Formats: sequence, C-alpha cells, structure tokens
Amino acid sequence: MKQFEGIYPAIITPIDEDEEINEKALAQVIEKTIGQGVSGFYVSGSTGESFLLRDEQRVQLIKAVCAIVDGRCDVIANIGTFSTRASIKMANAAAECGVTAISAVPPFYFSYSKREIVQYYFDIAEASGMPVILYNIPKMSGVSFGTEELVELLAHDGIVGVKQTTMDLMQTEALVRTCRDKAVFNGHDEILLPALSVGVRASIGSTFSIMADVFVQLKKAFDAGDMERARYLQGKGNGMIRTLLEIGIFPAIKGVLKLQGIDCGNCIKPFQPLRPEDYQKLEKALVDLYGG
Ligand code: NAY
Repeated sequence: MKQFEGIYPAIITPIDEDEEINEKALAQVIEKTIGQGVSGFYVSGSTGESFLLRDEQRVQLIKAVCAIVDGRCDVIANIGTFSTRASIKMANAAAECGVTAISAVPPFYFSYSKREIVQYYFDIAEASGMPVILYNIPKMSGVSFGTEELVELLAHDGIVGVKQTTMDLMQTEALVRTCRDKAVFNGHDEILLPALSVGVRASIGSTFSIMADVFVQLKKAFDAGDMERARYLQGKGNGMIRTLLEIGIFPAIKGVLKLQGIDCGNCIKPFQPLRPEDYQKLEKALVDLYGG
C-alpha cells in the first residue's frame, strides 16, 4: 500500500476578476511549494473553495494541478459533494486526470445517519476503484465521526486513510495505533508537532501554500530528534496562523500570497476582499515569520 509522508498544501484556488480559475498563478504556487520540499497537494478541498466552484471548474482545477505537477509528487483531490452519484462522477473525472488518491468530505447539509454516511464512502470507493481518504472536518461539515466509525470505515480495502481536520489528538492517536496500514493525515497546521508526536507522518494544511518551508523543516527537526528546533518552528508558524485566523483564513492566505508576489485574486463571493488594514497585519506577520 502507498505510504503518504510529509507536507501537503491544501491548495487555494487562484481566480481572476470573473471568478474563473487563474492557472498561471496556480502554477506559481505549485512551483514555489515544490521548491520548498512538499510531498504533494490536496486540491479542491475547503481551502480550494470547492463548494463555491462550478463542477466544470472543479474538474478544470484538478486537471490543471495534475498537469503542472506532472508526476513530481502526489495529488489528492477532494471529490466529495452533496450526493453520492455526483461525488462518484467527480471521482471518475479526477481519476481520469491522474490523481494519486481521492478524498471525500462527508455528505452534509441534510443530517444523514451513520449508516448512510458509511455507505456513501463504500459506494465511492467501490464505484471509482480509487484509493479513498476520508475527510474528517466536523467544524465545517457538521458531521462528527466517532473513533469506532472511523476504524470501521478504514477497515475497507478501498479506504486508505483519513484526514483529521480536528483538534481531537486522542482520536488521532487511536487511529494511528489501531489502523497501522492506513495513512492518518494531520489536518490542523497549528498542531503538526503534537500530531507527529502521536505517530502521524503526513499533514494536509492550508497555510502550507504560504509557508511550506517552515513545516517541512519542522518535520525534519522532529525526525532528527531536535525538539527545541521543532518547537521553535511550530511557534513561528503559529504566529502567522493566529493572524490568518483573526482576518479570515482563506482570504488571508490569498492576501499573503499577493504580498509574496503571487496574485491569486480574492476569494469567491460571498467572501469579501481584504481591507488595507488586513494587509498591514499580514505584512507584519510576514516580517515576524521571515524577517524584514
Ligand atoms: C481543506 O480541505 O482545505 C482543509 O481542510 C485544510 C485544513 C485547514 N482547515 C480548515 C478548516 O481551514 O489547514 C487547516 C487550517 O486552515 C489551519 O490549521 C488553520 O486553522
């Protein structure tokens, strides 16, 4: 079974003024982060504003990322959407683009039973034949998985891992220990170091688009047993994350990329453009992170 290891940016979706995908900026973000040592990309996730994109834009995005990456590292595409049939259609399109694996947010908005959610994942895995990574993000999806449910889902041959976008490190530890042949991804950048300490080997995160180097170095320091440096780097990253969260994580990430010289546009409305005072805060956070 494929081993996933390292830092995976949950990549933003650069857009132009008409809210169409800007593939040139997408390539710039991908090249910058590959240069910083990332292991792959998580595309069309929350950070990618996937639920604000039209279906054909989502496929365009996945196709573009696969073409730009061109086999240099992994591409994981979130294909989850409101119905099982539509998710399978998106999974098949992603498979045609050449992704390494697919991931699927649980079906949301209507409150489904656990039985329905489990079947949704089995149907996607079986119909697509693609390796599936569960997407555990209770804060946004409103679906809270219990540890036993995740273990049951991970027992399926087609389900190869889970992305834990939750602060519940007790659950993450239990999954790493119980599901040894499956990939457990950390999904909150601000707790990468504690997640590594419970045995996680890979992390998917939105802030890696702007500071992958910090987290690549953090993991290297952890693997080398240099806890002082690992803690220092987590603290550095968390300084930036605090500012991003205060402003609004996704618009703020695009704001930082703009300050770093890559214009990814704004987030799709109803997200609002940043204000001058937001850019001032981001500039300060960048100086605190990388120096002036
Ligand atoms: C996705 O699909 O894009 C993600 O889940 C990325 C993970 C991010 N989660 C959320 C809810 O934004 O990287 C995290 C997060 O932005 C970061 O840890 C700051 O809280």
